[in-house]
Amino acid sequence: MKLKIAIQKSGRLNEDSIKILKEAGIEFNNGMNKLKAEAVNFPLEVFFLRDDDIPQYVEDGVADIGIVGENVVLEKNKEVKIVSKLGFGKCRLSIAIPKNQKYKGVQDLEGKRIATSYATVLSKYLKKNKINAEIHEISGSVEIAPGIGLADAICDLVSSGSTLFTNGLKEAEVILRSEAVLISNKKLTQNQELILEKLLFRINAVKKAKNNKYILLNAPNKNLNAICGILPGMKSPTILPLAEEGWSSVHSVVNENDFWDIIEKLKEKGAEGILVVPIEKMIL
Ligand code: PRT
Ligand code: ZN
Repeated sequence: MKLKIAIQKSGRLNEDSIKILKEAGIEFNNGMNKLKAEAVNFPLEVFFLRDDDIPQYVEDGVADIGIVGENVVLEKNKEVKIVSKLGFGKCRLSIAIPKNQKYKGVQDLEGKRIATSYATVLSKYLKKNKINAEIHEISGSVEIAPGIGLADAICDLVSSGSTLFTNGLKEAEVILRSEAVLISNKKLTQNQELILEKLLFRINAVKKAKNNKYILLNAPNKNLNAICGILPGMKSPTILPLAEEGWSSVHSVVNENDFWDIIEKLKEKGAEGILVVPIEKMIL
């Protein structure tokens, strides 16, 4: 009994999708660039597909689970369950207009012609905002549409913004923030659910580890209490005496978001020799 996972065959999500499985300790026998690969140490079979097809395959149960951009899941509108966000492939779906055009708000889109490959998501957005605009659906090179007179505005994915910039466009509205997500078929068997749980447990351990750092530092004993107050740790910090009288070594785990704040406070309290190391897996 194996769980079948669909991932993107080539493109922006391909490498990170393979990486997250490998970081979860899953190894594959045959090359990862064919149609299909089998895990040797986990009941998982990988199918390589175009991202647009993944929601349909997962709805139909041809694949049990899949990794795909949330933008694609919402656009395809298939009966699948979003199980977990994966933290990569981050982008936003935005409406953009020619850069020298005035824009005061969404009402300025009234009566406009908007080119997009995201007709479903865009039309929901326009409806919600009570805007009547014409949606012109095209499948690629959306960003050139205003320049060739095909549309007044576009609705497309943006990450750095450089594509908009080089095409003389500016972002007017962000209508969706997206990242890669793990989706699953809605009717998994109990056995399949069990494998999915195991996979999720591993993925979460990897995700958590990425958001945290292991920190080691030397602290003067007189400030140990204050320093331990700054460092929460998984349970509490580990404290080991140093050979040098009056000093201890303190070990703990800190969250990436609070990291610089914590370092500053530690230094104020006399911490020295601060080492910060990445964590590979984190199981709480
Ligand atoms: O062949 P297949 O159909 O599988 O791939 P694809 O060409 O449809 O998709 P691909 O590989 O381009 O993107 C896969 C997924 O990556 C998307 O569905 C998003 O979830 C995610 N993603 C993240 C992006 C971007 N960032 C992104 N910047 N997808 C596309 N872009 C494009 C965007 O369409 C625009 O053309 O990049 C351009 C904008 O980038 P910036 O950096 O110039 O703003
Ligand atoms: Zn695609």
